[in-house]
Formats: sequence, C-alpha cells, structure tokens
Amino acid sequence: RLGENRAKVERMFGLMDRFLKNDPATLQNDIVNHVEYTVARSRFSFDDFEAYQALTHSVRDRLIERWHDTQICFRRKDPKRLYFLSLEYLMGRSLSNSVINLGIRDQYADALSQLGFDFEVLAEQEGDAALGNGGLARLSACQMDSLATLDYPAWGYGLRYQYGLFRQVILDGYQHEQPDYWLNFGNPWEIERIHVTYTVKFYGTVEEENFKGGKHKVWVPNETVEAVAYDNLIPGYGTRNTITLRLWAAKPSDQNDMESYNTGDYINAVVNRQRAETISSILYPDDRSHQGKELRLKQQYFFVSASLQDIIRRFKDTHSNFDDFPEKVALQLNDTHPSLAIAEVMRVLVDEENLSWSRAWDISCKIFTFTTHTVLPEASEKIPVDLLGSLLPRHLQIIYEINFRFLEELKKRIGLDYDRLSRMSIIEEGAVKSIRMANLSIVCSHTVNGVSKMHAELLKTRVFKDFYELWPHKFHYKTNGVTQRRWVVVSNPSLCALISKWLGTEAWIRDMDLLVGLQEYATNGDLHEEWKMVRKVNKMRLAEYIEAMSGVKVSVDAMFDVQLKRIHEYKRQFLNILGIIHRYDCIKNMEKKDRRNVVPRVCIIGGKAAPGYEIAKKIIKLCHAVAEKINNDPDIGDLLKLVFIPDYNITVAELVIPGADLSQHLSTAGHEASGTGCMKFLMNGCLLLATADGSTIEIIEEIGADNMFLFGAKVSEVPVLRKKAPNLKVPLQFARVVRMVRNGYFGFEDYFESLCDSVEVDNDFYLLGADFESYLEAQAAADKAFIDEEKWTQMSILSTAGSGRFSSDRTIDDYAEKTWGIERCRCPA
Ligand code: 7GP
Repeated sequence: RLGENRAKVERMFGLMDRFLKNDPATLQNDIVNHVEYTVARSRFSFDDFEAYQALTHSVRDRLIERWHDTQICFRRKDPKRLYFLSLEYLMGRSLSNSVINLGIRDQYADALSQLGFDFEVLAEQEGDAALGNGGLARLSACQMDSLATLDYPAWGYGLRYQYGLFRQVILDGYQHEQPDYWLNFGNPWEIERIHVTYTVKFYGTVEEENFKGGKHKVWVPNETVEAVAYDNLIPGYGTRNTITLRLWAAKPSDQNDMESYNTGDYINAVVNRQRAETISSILYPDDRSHQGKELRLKQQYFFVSASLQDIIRRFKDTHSNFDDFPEKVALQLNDTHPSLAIAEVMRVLVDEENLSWSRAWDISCKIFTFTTHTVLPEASEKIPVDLLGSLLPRHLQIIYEINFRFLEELKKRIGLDYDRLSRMSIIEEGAVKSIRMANLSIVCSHTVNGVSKMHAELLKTRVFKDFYELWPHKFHYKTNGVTQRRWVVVSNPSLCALISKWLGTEAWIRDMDLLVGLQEYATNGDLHEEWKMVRKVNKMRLAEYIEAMSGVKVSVDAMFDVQLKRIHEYKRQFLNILGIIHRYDCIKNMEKKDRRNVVPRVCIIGGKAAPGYEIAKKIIKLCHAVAEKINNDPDIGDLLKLVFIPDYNITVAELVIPGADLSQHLSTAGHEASGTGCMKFLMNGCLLLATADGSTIEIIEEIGADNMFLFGAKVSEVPVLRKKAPNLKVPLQFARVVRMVRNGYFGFEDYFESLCDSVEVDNDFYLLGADFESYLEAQAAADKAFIDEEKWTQMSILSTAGSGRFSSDRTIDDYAEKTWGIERCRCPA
C-alpha cells in the first residue's frame, strides 16, 4: 500500500508541476480562463464586474497554494495553536489587500492594463464585508493580518452572517437602516467546506445515567442544527504563511422533524427546517447591549460549539491525552461574546470525555485568555438564567457548579464578606436572575487583558476591582494596534512609496518601529514638498468623493477636519457639532474684513447609530440640519462647510483617512477603552485633536503633547466634575449654542429637545459643557498651526514617524509571548 501511495503522490506531483507563476502572460491567461470557465462568460465579452470576479478567482488560486503549504507546515510541526474566538470581524474589501500581501500587485496591474482593464477600477467592484459593528470587530481583522504576517499558527473563528451590519441611508437627514445582504453577488473569497460540518444541539433536558459505578449527566437536546464551515484565507505580508478565518453558517439538520414528515405535513416540515438558517442570518447592530435575546444566545452557542468541535477534532488527530491540551491550544475570548466556550469545554471534557471535574477545570483554566473592550457598564453581558436554562440546560448546571466552587474558594480567602461575595458571584440575583459573562470569563481565564494602559488601570481600580485584589497576577494590558498593511500600504499608496523612498527601505511594512527614521527629515524642505503633494492629492480624491456623494463642493485649501466612528454619546459627536455651530456663529457676527483671518474648514462627520439608540440618531439629524444651514449661507462660502458621510464602513475609511488634516477623538476621559481610529489617522500624517483618553494617552508619550491638540478633563478629574455637576459653571458660549439648537435656529426644535436636555448642567453626564471652553481653545490652536504650513507639515511627519508603536504587529507579538505562549511557525519558501 505504501508503494501504491508513493506512486500516487509522484503522479500528483508530476501533474502539479510547479506553483502558479506570476508573469503577465500567465496572469492574463488565468484571468481569461476564469472568465470563461468560472464566471462562465465568453472571453470576447465581459464587463468590469465579471473581470473583477475572474481576477479574484485567479488571486484566490494563489492564496490556496500558500494556504495548503501553511496547513501542511502546521500539521508537520504541530506547534501550540492559537484559536481566536470572535463574534465580529470587519474585513472590508479583500482584493487589494490580498495582492499586496502576496507581493504581486504590480504584476496584476500590468497584466490587466495589457488586457485593457484598470486594476483600481476593478477593485472598486468589490463590496465591503462588514460582519461586525465597530472597534472590536475591526481590531479582530487587523489582528488576523498580523497573526498571518508574523507566522503565528493561528485560526480565527466566527459567524458567517448573511446580513452584515446594516447600510445607513440618510433621508431628509434621518438615518434609515437597510439590510446588507452582502452575499447577493457571491463571495469569491470564501471556500465552502461542505464536509466540515458539525451538529449543534439546543434545548431539551439533562438525564442521569449510571456510569462506572457513579452517575453521569447526559444532555438530551430536542433541536439540532448543522454548522457548515466557510474558510476565508488570510495571507501574511512578506511570508508564504496564509491562515484561516473559519466562519460558520447554520443549515438545517437531517435529523430533525422525522415526526412531522411521518405525519404527512411535508410542506410545513420543510419550512420549519429552513428556520435553522436564521441562527447565522443577522448580525446584531448594537455594540452596547445585548440583553436577553434568545437568538443572540443561540448565535453565541452555535459558534462556540462548532468551533470547539473543530478544535478538539484537530487536537485528537494527533493527541490522545487531554492533559496535553494546554500545551497545544490557546483559546482567546474576544470580549465576553464567546464566553459560553468555558461551559462548553467543561461539558465536553466531563460529560463526553469522562474526565473528572477537577481535571477538566484545571485544563480549562490553562487554555482560556480573555480581552475586554469596554468600560461602559451597559455593555457588560448578562444572560438571564431562565433563558440559558431552557436553551442550554446542561450549561446552566455547569455554570452553577463553577460558581459554587468559586464562591467556596473565595469564602476561604476573604471570609463571609457577603457584599463582596455577591458582587463577585457569576450569578446576579435581582429582578432578573442572570449570568455575568465577564465574571465567568475572569474566573476561568489565566490572563485578563485590557486594551490600553489607561483601560487596565480602570479595570484594576473600578470595573474589576474585586477580582484584581483577588488575582492581581491575572491582569494585564496590550495596547491595541492597527495593521499598516491595510491602513497605509493599501489605502495610501503614495504615502507608502514616499516613506519607503525616504527610509530607503520597505522593511517598515513588517517592522513599524523603523518609521522613527523619518524624524531625521522632519524639517527637510524636499520631504516637505513631497509630503504636501501626497497629502494634497489625497485631499483632492476625498473632495471628489464628497461632491459626488453630497453635492457639496469643497476647497482643498481648507483644513479637512474629520470625525469618523460609531455615534455614541460618550464619543461626543454632539460636542463637535456644537463647536461647529460656535464657529459659524462667530463668522456670522464678524465684520467682513475680519473674515479674511478665518482659517477655512471642511468638517466631515461619519458614523452609524445603533437602530434603537434615539439620542445617537438625533445627533445625525442635527448634523444634517446644521450642514443645511451653513452650506447654503452665502455669507459663509468656503470658510466653513459641514458634510456627513453616509454609510461609514472600512472602504469609506480607507478613502477618507488619507485625506484628513485634522481628526477628532473627543470621548469623555475614561470612556474609550482604547480607540484605534486615532492610530490610523496618526500613521497617515493627520494631526489629532483629542482628549487624553484610552490610547491617545500613549500617543502623547510617543509624539509629545505639543504635536497634537489636547483638551478636556483628565480621567481623574471626570468623577470630581460629575459630583460638582449641578453647580458647575458652564461657559456662556456653550449655553448660547445649545440655546440656538433648542430655539429652532436649525429647525426641528421639538425633535432636538431631548438632545439638548441631555447636556443641561444637571444632566450633562458626558461633560460637554465642562469641556467646551478647553475644546474651543484646542480648535483655535489647530487653526493657528494650520496657517503655518511648515510647522503643520513638520507635525504631520512627526505624527507618522511616531506611530510605530501602534502597529498590531507589536500587539500580537506581545500577546503571543506573554498571554498565549505560542511561537512562530514559518512555512518554508
Ligand atoms: C471597542 C472600544 O470601544 C474601543 O475603545 C476599542 O479601541 C475597541 O473596542 C478595540 O479594542 N469596543 C467595541 O467595539 C465593543 O463592541 C463592547 O465593545 C464589548
């Protein structure tokens, strides 16, 4: 048999011959063949979209080769693997990123242009994959890129939602949500694995069986659903390594409904089966609260169960003793959304693999690591006990058992301090008895990470104080980072080329610390000229986009001032708008001759509001109402424009960020766990106007406070100000601009009433009034700096030069070494 096998392998090698080549003729041949045989269009007649599809398939072939090699390499070396569990990924487009990471962007561009196509035009055909909400989801995507680039043996797991994050449509200035059926035009980037399926169980009862002289729990479910794997290939940059992001889709299970088939209600039985697919059909669009929804809980368990079956199957391929599990497996919980994995691992080990409770618990505590992404109490997940008990009865028992044992231990440590015991309990008693997912995650994880230095401090001193005092060794932080491949190389090719030219190397694309080399040229006149030119071209591109999308013509000589992020009260887009109203008001009240001194601004705001978040939606409407007034005021002209960019997503960010002069990060200090948008702007040479919050505190350490425009209360001052709140002195200008909104200067006064109420002195939780004066001062400083072109350009260069620390490569290396205990495993060239 061995000889037979060898002969087969040799025959296969003979057929394969060599890897796909990347010369223009081969690429053209491949593309045209895909037009004909994959897309099934004639090679004599196909349009841009079909060309895009064929192009994508030829890129995918090349990804597959590397991916196979990577998987073989991982299997041979059998390193400890990282499994990254996240319910959300914001991948955006894949084409440019893939060909750049494969190192064949230019070859493709040449090949296409000889065929009469423009690479950039075809790239525009791609949709935006938005299987996530905001910061947490984009962070997952950046981290996947770094894991692949740094050769870590890692797998991402998630859900393949049929509907991604809603599309934001603006009608009369109001946000409307439209479903994002992103798979409508097919998704050439994924590989359906019809043979990689697992059965996921729900509902039912827990029975007891006699087993080896004792009792054994058996979960008898009464609904099952199939999870089918869809693999998305993640290529590293400057390496052959290509890793897997495996997303699960729900499909009806064959075992269901035998009864209804037998009773003859065939049509209804089929319709019922179809319902199984709803589990993976829709992404929840709210990033703050997910309380008590059965479908959400089903999604979480569906994803966790399928992923763990896959992970355990892979482990068992080569290992038989679960004591080795922690040497081979690290399970990363991306916030609490996948935390049911803890109960599921315990269930599998105890009920199915027959390990003792204590052995199973010991193993679990060595594999889980947990990162939390928020400080907002309303975002912390709680699952009603009744809901969990009905959907996953065995898991509820397990969580109770974990909690019982934890509390017993805790009593030994801290005595009968019932207040503290009840705060730390995994179960929250109260009107609705619920499971605190964060507590469960902390109890079982060996490491709990925050996402910035400040965040970690708040976790230790406020959010998880009790746990920190119990287990100080568990608490750490890894300041977030973003991938420079996506956020500079793909989205800002001219800046990328400029940086490489001045550094004399492209090595910074894998080693961002090299960017400090730019400091040396921060005052170099030649670099200044080239830098300004690159920035201007990016601004022109953005200005065209703004005009096409909103009809507003903007001058590229104005300062482009941008705030892009989810709309939240704590992120204070309202503060930005009130500042704009103030600016407008000042210009209106100025003598004509003084207007010459005004620094022209184009204010750009973009972001989605969760569909049920009323105040956030009012902020969007206010932005439009104010824009309507300002943009049509002949008194104002180019001195001030306000545009709202609709349907903000990754693709839009790639266009807007490189064209921004100034970006705003206005969260009330102590509320933004980290923030990653600021890092993208920073890399692109955009100056920041920000509060000292989350990661901006560390940006200050890197580039210096005099290289940005800081304002507002510090983290430690916020609670003090809140205490003083009703007696705080609010600046007159603030009262004036709020009054303008309240009195209907921009119309819709009834609609804006509650928005205005939310910043009244005794109600102003996010301290817009208290920070207003300092905000205006920072804005004035930005205006002043902008007039001095040389100064501004120097600050811009120094921003890029100081952004090295904010690469996700640094974050991932740190996680690998200190949290996951994994090592690089490079696939040979
Ligand atoms: C966000 C945080 O708000 C942001 O500060 C951070 O940079 C980002 O995660 C990545 O760590 N959080 C979310 O997007 C989120 O959904 C709820 O938090 C758990």
